[in-house]
Parts: sequence; structure tokens; C-alpha cells
Amino acid sequence: MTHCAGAAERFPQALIDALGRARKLAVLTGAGISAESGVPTFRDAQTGLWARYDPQDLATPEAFRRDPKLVWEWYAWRRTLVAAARPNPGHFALAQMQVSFPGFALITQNVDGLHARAGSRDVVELHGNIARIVCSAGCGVVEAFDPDAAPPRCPKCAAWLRPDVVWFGEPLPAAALESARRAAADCEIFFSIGTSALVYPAADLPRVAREAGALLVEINPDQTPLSALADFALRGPAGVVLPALLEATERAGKA
Ligand code: BJW
Ligand code: ZN
Repeated sequence: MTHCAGAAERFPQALIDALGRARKLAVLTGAGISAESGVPTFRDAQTGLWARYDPQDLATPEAFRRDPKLVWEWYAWRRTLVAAARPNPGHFALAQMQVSFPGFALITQNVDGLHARAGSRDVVELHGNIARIVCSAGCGVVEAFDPDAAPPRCPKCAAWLRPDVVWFGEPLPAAALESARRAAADCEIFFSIGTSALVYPAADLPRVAREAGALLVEINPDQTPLSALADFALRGPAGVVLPALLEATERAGKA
């Protein structure tokens, strides 16, 4: 069922009832939840100096091997955007939902750390975090990002240091993926928020949840490949829909 949600609108009663009953929620977020904080989504056209680059060509190990300086500078630019950004009402609503629901798993594909800055705890980061850098040779060195070094060498083995994020063709952190799959298989309601649902294995999680019997809710202004599978597709920006949904749920007696 598609529903165009706005702050003043009512949500489907079946959804409010389900939220009133549910104890276990799993939420998967993507770049769209941070769009209202001013962080460009991954598939948006980039701006300024980076307008002529496609992120899909930069977020790869091959790109980094070919031109570490270029990839490093792209991440330094994005790091600046993230550092200047603030969590928005969508991030804060999810932090509040963690308090309201006894079982609440927040899984994100985002590398911006905005969920934690909004107060969410135990965020499962599937694609890493842009604030950290690691040794590209895998020797285990982890450091905080230094925007002035471009790019620095590993103090232990002299390989390039790289952002601690997951590029195309690389495995996701095993513990994070395992915990995300467990939460998806074990929840009563699964939310897919602000993601194009194109990138695997994250895009499998809603299907895992659906097959295990969970209700599937999508929050996105646009259709995605997941929309046809969703029980409820709430069409609107996450920063508007989530606080309104939280309020409607609380009004109906939850929390
Ligand atoms: C709003 C909004 C608002 C706007 N409110 N919404 C199965 C089938 C086909 C291919 C594959 C497969 N399995 C694996 C693959 C290959 C590949 C893949 O999925 N390719 C596809 C593109 C086809 N996957 C991988 O390579 C993964 N690795 C892997 O599978 O390894 C296997 C392996 C095992 C063992 C050894 C070796 C290998 C890795 C994927 C890593 C993805 N990394 C990136 C970069 C992270 C670092 C960085 O940020 O730079 O992650 S790519 C990029 O896409 C980033 C994102 O997290 C990810 C998802 O994007 P997201 O979040 O959905 O953003 P957008 O921009 O796509 O969408 C935004 C959405 O928001 C839109 O829908 C808007 O409408 C909406 N929106 N405003 C709510 N206000
Ligand atoms: Zn090293």
C-alpha cells in the first residue's frame, strides 16, 4: 500500500496498530536519511569540483590503486561535508524509537556517523565509517582521519592508508553483516529508509525480513525495486515522515 505521508496526514491504521503491538523492529537506512542534513546521496549528481566524477567509479579498490590521491581527496571533501552536517529530525526520531521499542536494531549503509551523533546506540555500520582510516594492506593500523595528509602512509608497513569504508567488490565487516541478518530475520517490522535498495548484500536484508514473516515498511520519496514488496510505502522525506509516524504511534498509546 502506497501512502503519501506528511506531518498533518494520517497513517494507515493497520500500520499504527502493528507498531502498537510490535516489540522487535529492525531499521535499514541509506543515504536518503542524511539528505536533509545536507549530505548528498550516493546516486545524486555531485557538485563543484567533483561534478564530473561518478561515485561508483571512485568507491572501488581499483580507483584507489590507480589514483590514491584522487580518491583520498574525494573522501576529504566528503568528510568536510559530514563534519559540517548536523543530524536531522529523521535521525532523532530513530534515536527516540530505540527508547520506545524493547528490541530495536539500527542498521545503516551510511558512513557519516550521524545516527550516533543523534544519540542512537549500537548502530550496525555495514559500509564502515568515513571518520576512520585504515591500512590498505590490512596490517591492522586504524587511525582518525587527517584531512591534511594526502594520503598518508601506514606507520607500520608503509602502505597507503585509506578510508575505513567498504568499496564495491569488498566484503562487508563479517560481524556487522551477521548481526544485521540476525536482526532482519528476527524482527516483526522492518523499515527500509532512504535507500535505493540497489547495493547488495544490504539490499537483501528487507527480503530476509519479509521471508521470515516481518511487515515491510519503506520510507522514500521515490519508488525503489523494494516498493513492490513493501506492505506500506510511505512516500515522503524521512525527516518529515519519521517524526510524524513516531508521534502517531505515541498518540495511539505506545511509549
Ligand atoms: C530520501 C530522501 C529523503 C532522497 N528521505 N529518502 C548481487 C547482485 C548484484 C550485484 C551484487 C550482488 N552482490 C554483490 C554485488 C556487487 C555489489 C553490488 O551490490 N553492486 C550493485 C550496484 C549491483 N556489492 C558489493 O560489491 C559489496 N560487496 C560484496 O558483495 O562483497 C562480496 C565479497 C565477499 C567476499 C570477498 C570479497 C567480496 C560491497 C558494497 C559496498 C558499497 N559501498 C558504497 C560506498 C561506501 C563508502 C562511501 O560512502 O564512499 O556504499 S556504494 C554506495 O551505495 C554506499 C552506500 O552505502 C550504498 C547504498 O546507497 P544508498 O544508501 O541506497 O544511497 P542512494 O544514493 O543509492 O539512494 C538514496 C535514496 O534515498 C534514493 O532512493 C532516494 O530516493 C532516497 N532519498 N532523499 C528519504 N529526504
Ligand atoms: Zn600497514
